[in-house]
Amino acid sequence: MSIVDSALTPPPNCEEALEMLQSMPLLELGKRAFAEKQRRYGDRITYVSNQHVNPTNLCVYACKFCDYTAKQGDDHAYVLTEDEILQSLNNPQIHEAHIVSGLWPKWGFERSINLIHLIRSARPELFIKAFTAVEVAYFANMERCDTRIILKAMMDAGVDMMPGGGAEVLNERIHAELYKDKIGPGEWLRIHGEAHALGLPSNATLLFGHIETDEEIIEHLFALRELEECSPGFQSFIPLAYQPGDTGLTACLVDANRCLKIIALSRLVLHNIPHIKAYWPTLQIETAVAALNFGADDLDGTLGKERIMQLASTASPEQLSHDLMERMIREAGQRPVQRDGRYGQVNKDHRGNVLVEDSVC
Ligand code: V47
Ligand code: SF4
Repeated sequence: MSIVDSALTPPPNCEEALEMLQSMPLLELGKRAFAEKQRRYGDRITYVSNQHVNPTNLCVYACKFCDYTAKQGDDHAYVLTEDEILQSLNNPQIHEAHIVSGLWPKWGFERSINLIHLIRSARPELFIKAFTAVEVAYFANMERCDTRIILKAMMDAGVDMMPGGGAEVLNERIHAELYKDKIGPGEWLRIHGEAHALGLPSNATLLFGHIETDEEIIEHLFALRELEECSPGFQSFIPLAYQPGDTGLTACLVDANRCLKIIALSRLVLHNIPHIKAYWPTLQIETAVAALNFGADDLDGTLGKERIMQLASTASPEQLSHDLMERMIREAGQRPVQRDGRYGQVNKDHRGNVLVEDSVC
């Protein structure tokens, strides 16, 4: 019997999930989600030593929620070179690279694939998580080819996984209102399904705390659950709490309670997606620690230099040390395990000490 089949209680249907989000007391929801996380992973909470790489913030699109993007000539516009990127990945303690860029012709398909080749030859063992479905669609459009050709080229170059960005809220109303220029729900889901069918795993995000309704959050979660049923390959779900920055887009109330409810609900609804991340740059550190008792099993990573949330003026730091991440996990009464990109335990800690193998439930 698999971990999913033997869940404590059957996963909720749409109506039950909406009821849980709107009416179930937070602590009751959290207790159920934490019990499910404990059943799967015991007191183990993972984190990864990773480095975010965002080649440029120049972007041909202008999503209304985005405070990261820049236009040419803006003070905060930047474009990284290959050398700068390779330099940032030089540290052998980094186990995972997370590469996502603005959509910009000078960082087009050929150059982006070549970047993966360069990283792969400099760091053969590094886990490379790169290019969202939005970038895949942009490359396919520029190259006038099928998105599966792009996905195959990414895999051949050495990409190990697709990150979960660009999903925003998988709902046509929100697509039309906030991010109409780029791909919408149908295409995002199709591209992730194609990646899974080709053997490329991926993640999924949810951007919450802006104009979405509770019903639209539920629609998003069930679209992911359904895709995973038909075309499995999601590894992790990452709820991102919206940071309004200077966009002028009014955020609805995203206090700690709301964040914890979304984390807990995700654990219970997404019974077929193994990992739920407490992504500290948007949850903020205190709420991320609490989320480890509300169903999350992974704290994502040290991040190196994260730019997307920094440019949206998040109060979180741009990186965390291993020691601090481990302290956060212990603070939550849980046991830290440093992982690699595939969620396996790394065999040496960041000081080079050989680690005893951890048993995964
Ligand atoms: O798609 C943009 C979101 C995403 C803001 O796969 C914002 O492991 C909050 O996808 N406030 C990119 N969120 C980040 C992302 C991600 C992050 C961590 C782990 C993984 C993974 C993926 O960030 C975008 C968008 O939904 N975003 N602006 C903002 N102001
Ligand atoms: Fe460009 Fe992505 Fe920002 Fe949209 S969210 S404007 S696609 S960088």
